Amino acid sequence: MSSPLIETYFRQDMLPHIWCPGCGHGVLMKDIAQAIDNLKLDRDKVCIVSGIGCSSRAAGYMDFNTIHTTHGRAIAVATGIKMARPDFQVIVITGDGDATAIGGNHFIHAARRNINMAVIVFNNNIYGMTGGQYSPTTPMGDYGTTAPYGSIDQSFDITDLAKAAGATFVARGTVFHVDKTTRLIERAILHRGFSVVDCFSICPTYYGRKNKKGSAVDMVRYQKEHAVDSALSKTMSPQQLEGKFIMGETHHDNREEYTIKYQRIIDNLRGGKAK
Ligand SMILES: Cc1ncc(C[n+]2csc(CCOP(=O)(O)OP(=O)(O)O)c2C)c(N)n1
Ligand code: SF4
Repeated sequence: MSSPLIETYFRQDMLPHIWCPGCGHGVLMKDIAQAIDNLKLDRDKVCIVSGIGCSSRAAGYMDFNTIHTTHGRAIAVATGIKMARPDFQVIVITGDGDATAIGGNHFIHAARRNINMAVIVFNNNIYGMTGGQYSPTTPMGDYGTTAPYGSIDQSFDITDLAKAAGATFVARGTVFHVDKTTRLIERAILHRGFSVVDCFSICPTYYGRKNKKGSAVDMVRYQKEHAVDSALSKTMSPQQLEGKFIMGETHHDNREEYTIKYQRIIDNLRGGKAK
């Protein structure tokens, strides 16, 4: 199948992709390409950085400046790129494991600094690439290859984690809500600060199978039926929100961005003003 978006933004020689039938990651990758297209970004000024995992393979398929780094280090590498080239639009593609387990420290410190990058988390509640180990977003009680009796760990809500650590734009999208998620990614890219879009993906091969979630279609239908828009959620009682999840923008703040502050120090030193 061909489409202008695929021909324009994807490396034809890297396709077909490695993802399983029904995997949600391809939908989210397309949402990012669509957001870049809608914003008419100069592709030579876009840098896509990923870690390691099924999700992180997306960077290899996308025809921009891209770097596929090591597990958990996408945000660290992205920080270096943004510091060296503040004029670049840096977009990080990462998994829930990559971003919040091995890469958790980089995630919280980049948020604390409020460095300008858009972090798009492909959150499928499990380690897909390595065979279904439980991750920091596996719901308590759910199964993974390393949680054969059900996880007893409290899971992270990535939107809450990002806000608490200092991120200044935080949102949640899903594989089902294609247009809404694309618009959230656009806003994350435009925001001048550390932006996180926690995108609920699906891994029918491991998370779905181990937790009897049905087919890929069933898993996407679950997203459709359980998502509540963040604005609407504010009018709902805890009882009405029971079993639902919130999507859309969940936090927005205009705290000053890190590379701007850093440049001010450089400018002051050049002008002889700094001590
Ligand atoms: C330092 C290091 N530790 C462990 C691994 C093995 N490893 C590769 S991908 C991965 C988990 C990926 O899970 P996630 O980030 O959630 O992405 P998904 O595959 O689910 O999209 C792990 C543990 C590695 N490559 N490098
Ligand atoms: S293992 Fe899961 S996350 Fe990885 S490609 Fe297959 S469905 Fe997608």
